[in-house]
Amino acid sequence: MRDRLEELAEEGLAALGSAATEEDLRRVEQDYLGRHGRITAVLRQLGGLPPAERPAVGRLANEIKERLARELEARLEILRRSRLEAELAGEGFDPTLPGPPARAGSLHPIERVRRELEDLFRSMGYAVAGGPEVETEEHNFDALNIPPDHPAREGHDTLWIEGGDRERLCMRTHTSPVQVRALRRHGVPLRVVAPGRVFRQETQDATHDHTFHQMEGLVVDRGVGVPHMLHAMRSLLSGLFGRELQTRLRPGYFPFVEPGFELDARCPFCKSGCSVCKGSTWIELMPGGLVHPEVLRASGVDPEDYSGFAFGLGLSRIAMLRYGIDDIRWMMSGDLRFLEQFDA
Ligand code: FA5
Repeated sequence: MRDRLEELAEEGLAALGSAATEEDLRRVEQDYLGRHGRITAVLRQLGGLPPAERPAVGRLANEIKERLARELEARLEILRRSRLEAELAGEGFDPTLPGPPARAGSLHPIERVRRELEDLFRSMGYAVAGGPEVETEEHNFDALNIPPDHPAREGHDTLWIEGGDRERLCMRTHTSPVQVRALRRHGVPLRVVAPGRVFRQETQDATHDHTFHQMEGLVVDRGVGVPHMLHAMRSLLSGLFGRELQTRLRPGYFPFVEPGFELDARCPFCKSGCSVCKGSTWIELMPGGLVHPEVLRASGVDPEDYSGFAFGLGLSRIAMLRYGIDDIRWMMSGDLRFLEQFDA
């Protein structure tokens, strides 16, 4: 059997030496080293040898396989190199031409709007704050004046996390808990925006997702009132749409503000009604209000001394308006056909 193996090694090396193309080399590889190749066929007879001889013959077979594999690799490399040389020597090949452009990807539309708004608010003296996506019940609800039996909790369709040992945890349902975190951490006076992802157990449709983006705004100082809030909201809108939009305030209810409002803006796309404003010429843009004294108290701020306003912008919906995206489900789809439209 040793002799047969040595013979095969000789034959195999000769076959590799005379192979002229990569296909020929691959055929020799199959023929000698493949699962149904000649060396494997010899090894199948190993069981017929006396047990004492088997290890040495097995070792020899492996050595021969390695020898053939090394030769195969060397021959492949020679072929590759000569192909490259032929290409370089060929007519019309100009090695100084630039290669195909590398695709750099692009910023997601939500990311673009987020950055623009952050820049805008920074220019007005706001800092950018953040908080965790897995939030405690206390920050997400209790400190925001939404106790366990409060009906407002039902509106949030919360995704609860199992196994929080000390505190009940949930996926944050809004960016408002950052109000509490920022106030407890930095104290007053304070001026922050807090963009981030939020999560709700919601049925998806063209304007509702279970995972979407919001941006919270919070200002707390002495003597802050509704006119300050309106000014911040309007600056945000003109920054986004490049011109002043007519706005109106409607009463809105949120347990963490008092009074609470909904800000609507005149539809930036039409004068007499379109599909975006559903014929009404007004678009509901963001809720807000004056920070509830209970929230200030829970965050360590004396409501006799300080007041503030907060608003909660639906960043995903603003990005839809901004870029004319008709279905929110595109946002988190990861579909490159969608994302490539925003290439820089
Ligand atoms: C809130 O989440 C409040 N925390 C906002 C707030 C902050 C009020 C500060 C007062 C003061 P609401 O549930 O309405 O409120 O959501 C705010 C915005 O998020 C909505 O106006 C909307 O633009 C967006 N939004 C709400 N639900 C969804 C959803 N399922 N998909 C996409 N966007 C949504």
